[in-house]
Amino acid sequence: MPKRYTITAALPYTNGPIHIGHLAGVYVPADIYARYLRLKGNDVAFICGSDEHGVPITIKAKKEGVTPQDIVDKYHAIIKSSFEEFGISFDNYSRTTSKIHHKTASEFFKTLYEKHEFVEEVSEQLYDAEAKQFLADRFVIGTCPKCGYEEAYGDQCENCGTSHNATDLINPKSAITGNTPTLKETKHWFLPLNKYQDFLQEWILKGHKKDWKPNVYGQVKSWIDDGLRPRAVTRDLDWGIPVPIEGAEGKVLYVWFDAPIGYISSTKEWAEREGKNWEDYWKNKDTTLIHFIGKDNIVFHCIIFPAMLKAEGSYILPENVPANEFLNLEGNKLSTSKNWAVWLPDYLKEFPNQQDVLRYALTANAPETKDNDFTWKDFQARNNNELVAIFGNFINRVVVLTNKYYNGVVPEPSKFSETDNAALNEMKAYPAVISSAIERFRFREASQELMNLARLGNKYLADEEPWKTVKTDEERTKTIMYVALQIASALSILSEPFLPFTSKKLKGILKSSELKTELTWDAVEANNVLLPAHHTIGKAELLFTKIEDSAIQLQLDKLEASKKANEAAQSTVEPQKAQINFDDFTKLDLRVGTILEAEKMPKTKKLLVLKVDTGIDVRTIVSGIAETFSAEEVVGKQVTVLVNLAPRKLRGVESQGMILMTEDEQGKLVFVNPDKADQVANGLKIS
Ligand code: B3M
Ligand code: ZN
Repeated sequence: MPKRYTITAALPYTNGPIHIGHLAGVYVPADIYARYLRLKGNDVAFICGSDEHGVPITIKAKKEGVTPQDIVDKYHAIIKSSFEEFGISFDNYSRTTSKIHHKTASEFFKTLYEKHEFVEEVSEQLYDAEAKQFLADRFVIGTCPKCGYEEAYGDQCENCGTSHNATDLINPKSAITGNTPTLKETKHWFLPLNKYQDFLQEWILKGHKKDWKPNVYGQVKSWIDDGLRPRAVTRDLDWGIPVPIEGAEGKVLYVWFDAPIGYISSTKEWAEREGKNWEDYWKNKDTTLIHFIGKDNIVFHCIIFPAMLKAEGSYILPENVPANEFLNLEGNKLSTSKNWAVWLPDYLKEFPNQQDVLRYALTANAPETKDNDFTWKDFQARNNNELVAIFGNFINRVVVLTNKYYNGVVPEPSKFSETDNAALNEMKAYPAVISSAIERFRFREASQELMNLARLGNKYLADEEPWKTVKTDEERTKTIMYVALQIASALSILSEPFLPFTSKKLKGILKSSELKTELTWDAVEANNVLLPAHHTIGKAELLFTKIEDSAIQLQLDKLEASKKANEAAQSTVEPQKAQINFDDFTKLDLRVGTILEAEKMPKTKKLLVLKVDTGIDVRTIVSGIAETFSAEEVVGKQVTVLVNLAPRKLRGVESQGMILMTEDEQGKLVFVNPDKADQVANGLKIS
């Protein structure tokens, strides 16, 4: 009996592209599950969208000198197209800056406000006097009060997943200025999670949530056992959804209050477009709600959002939250800031039309119960040893031989041997085997069962050797090829959730769309025939191609370069010096100058004696650049000169100033000078 499902996938922050960790952790498992449910004839709303509020966006905008809207517009488009290119089959992909979301989230807040579900409280919050800004979420970093991790954010610790208030952080530091925050009074509205302690205890710990993944259940249990506390759901920020009540001017909804409501607004947007009733997917007790997320989002999806839904009172609650652990890359944590990632747009440039290879490699190695490591060698092995050598090889032989022996027409079988019946019965068992794994969110296991079906076909052909029997036993050969074609057709159906592009291509080769009966998931077991005799299939096309060592080496070299750049950046990044104030800075007199003459300082390795035109005068400056530059090559260079540095004698020569230099990743000195092709006037002030 078909059922109704609402499947949500975590809304990605639009502060950067999507990488393989996002796919492995959330989007490929969610897509496998949604595609499978559809193939089983269920009514599925597969929902996602961009998470466009929150501090990460404003930090990125500040860094790039653009507005937060510029950032979200840029990355919303990049992320949306990446999902489409990788066949993540959302029924709707919305965005939280949309009008429908602002309206939905505002109404949700007002409903809770009017039900007096919030606690209004003026409290002291962390404040950065220099930046003139309250410090919430990622604007503040400190030691996690639960696990001691020293880079916990104001709202959450990525290390242990816990969620806390910024004032809980130990030794907090402003992420804007590095200052130690002061405390300043401000009003916020708190969701009293403690009020839902019993409900959550009952719903999760006593309820049937034992079938939740141990990593999820364990985290939730520890928070509930620790005792839940009120959490502020508003912020003193200028980017976000304005708090829709009197007396909240200048405040916005906390991003983790508004973002989960994004699932609801995205469903509304979809339902309006499709002429459906969105409440069927969020308020109907017969609907099953599943949240696909990464482990750092467990507290928000298992504690905070359910408490919000419970407080509002008319919504269903999630049936399961199958959070994955994290994926690492070549032994190191994936990191956007260190460019230690495989970005989806880059992958497609280097492995065009090979989305399914990545989907399969990430599924076969998914971090379902513990953090796992993606290696390019494993990626190559999954492709060459499984997709090419087993799945692709089987299909290719079946199609080539059917075209060669029967001109593409499915032959009429004669008597099935015991082996034939065994192979067909084993094939018919696979839908249930794969279903069972998928329905328990064990997608690694499910993908290997699919590969076992391909192994069955491969082994059947290798054992029955139609290329030999064709010389002696025409009827036997027809039966062998008929059986092999049924297995190939079963693969085209059961592979769809995992390998959607391959499944489509294979159905095209088998011309499945010309069949009278639609090949559904259940047909593999239920039907006696998938590809009937006399049906004509198409010509052979390779489903997968071997990935050469050179292509893998290229990727490893790219990562090596990232590692070197990070090491260089790490090694020279000295901690910030003691704070100076603006008056200190104005004492420095920096000018543009030009080197007129240069000569090596006798008996030294490092020193050049320079004659520099500073625009004020021509003066002697001794500079320790001789190991990087010859005297000849610096003459005529425009440089930045600190002209009011007290003169000092170096090896008997009086140096009257300092030329500003820095170092590149190789430790070579580079001039810090005006970024202009042609020369600017000497003496120009730099401030
Ligand atoms: N934007 C994803 C993250 O924490 C977060 C998910 C929201 S789902 C409502 O990276
Ligand atoms: Zn922690």
